[in-house]
Amino acid sequence: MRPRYGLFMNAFSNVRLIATRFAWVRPFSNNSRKVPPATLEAPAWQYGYGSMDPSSGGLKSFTPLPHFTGNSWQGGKELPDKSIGWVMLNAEGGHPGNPSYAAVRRWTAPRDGTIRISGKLGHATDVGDGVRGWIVSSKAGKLGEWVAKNTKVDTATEKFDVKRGEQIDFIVDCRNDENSDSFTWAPRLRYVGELPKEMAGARQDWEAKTDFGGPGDSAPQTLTPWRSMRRCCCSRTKFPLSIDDLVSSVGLPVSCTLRNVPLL
Ligand SMILES: [Ca+2]
Repeated sequence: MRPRYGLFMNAFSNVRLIATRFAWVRPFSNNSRKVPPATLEAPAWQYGYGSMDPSSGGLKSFTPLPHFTGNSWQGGKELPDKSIGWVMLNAEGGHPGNPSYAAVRRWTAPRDGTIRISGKLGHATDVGDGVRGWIVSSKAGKLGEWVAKNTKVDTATEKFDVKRGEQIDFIVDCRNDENSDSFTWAPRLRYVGELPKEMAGARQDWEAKTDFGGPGDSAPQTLTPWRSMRRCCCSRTKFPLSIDDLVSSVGLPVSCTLRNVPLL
């Protein structure tokens, strides 16, 4: 019986340790039954539209494209869409709308580090005035600007530092005329330099073409306090607790666990 008693006491002390580290756990101890607020962790890729602000060299706004056809993100089932026109994105490129509806492929850095971007912006007809592309960082501002008309232009960058959560936008607008503005641009982003030992095996490459996907692939993940707690349990204590152990220990109602735990 003594070993089991020891395990029980170990588990109990772990729960107490965790409870002291998370202020939001305290209400459960008082039976207030409040669900801790969730925080959002952005997905690596998002697909949207917006208009450029010439004064700042960045976007005035970013709006996710609402409809996925199976091959492309766009305004609705029909193209052009009644509201936002021709703007759409697919695995290899896309099409901008009128000057107010640039196509925006957004990548969000999952961690601090140094990255390098490679890729080519292509436009394959002499009709119209071609397209214009930018790479814009939410932290560092404009990283590059190019025009492509019936050609391909190299859009590689020098390596630069990014912070976790920093957004890198790949923006294409129509210049003045949206006629015949289909473009190709599937950039690749790669962390450079060696990873620290504790991050061995972490992903280093993101490719717009192979990463492209629909709603299930690009929906934001919700980083709940339970997820943080699970990380804490599995990495900081000698006796890993299951989430079920913790839920039962702090007395959460089942409805709360169903709403949060599947997102772990
Ligand atoms: Ca054009």
